Amino acid sequence: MSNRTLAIIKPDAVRKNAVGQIIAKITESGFKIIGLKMVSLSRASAEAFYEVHKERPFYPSLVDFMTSGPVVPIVLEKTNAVADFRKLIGSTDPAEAAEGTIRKMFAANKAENAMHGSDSDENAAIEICHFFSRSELL
Ligand code: FUP
Repeated sequence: MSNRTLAIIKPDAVRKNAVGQIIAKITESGFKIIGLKMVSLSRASAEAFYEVHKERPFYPSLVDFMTSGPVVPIVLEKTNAVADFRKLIGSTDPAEAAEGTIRKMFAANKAENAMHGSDSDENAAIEICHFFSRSELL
């Protein structure tokens, strides 16, 4: 059980001006914000972040999408953060996401799905380091 996870508000949700609504939903769900910024990912940075999906057919379009506009990475703290945040964002495909989840509310489809959440404690630690230095975190 971990207490930190890395969230990213993806370019589609930033374009929809949904950043404020999404952050409100996250904090209302009991997560504390430990770090937050808005950045435009370079291609190299997006490729490295999604390295695990390098061999998947959707990898080039995923990198295109994640570099199509600014993103908002956020470090969140809560007991059982990784699992609880995955529950809050819902299934990868918004058509399969539960009512009230962030992807159900804000995502258009499986590719442009509004929000990222780390899938394990180990990946959360790696992903937090991808975006934040120690001095940028509470
Ligand atoms: P998730 O853990 O729910 O973010 O989903 P995955 O790790 O399986 O996929 C990571 C990202 O790849 C998704 F958020 C969006 C993208 N993706 C696609 O574009 N097409 C797919 O068929 C599956 C994933």
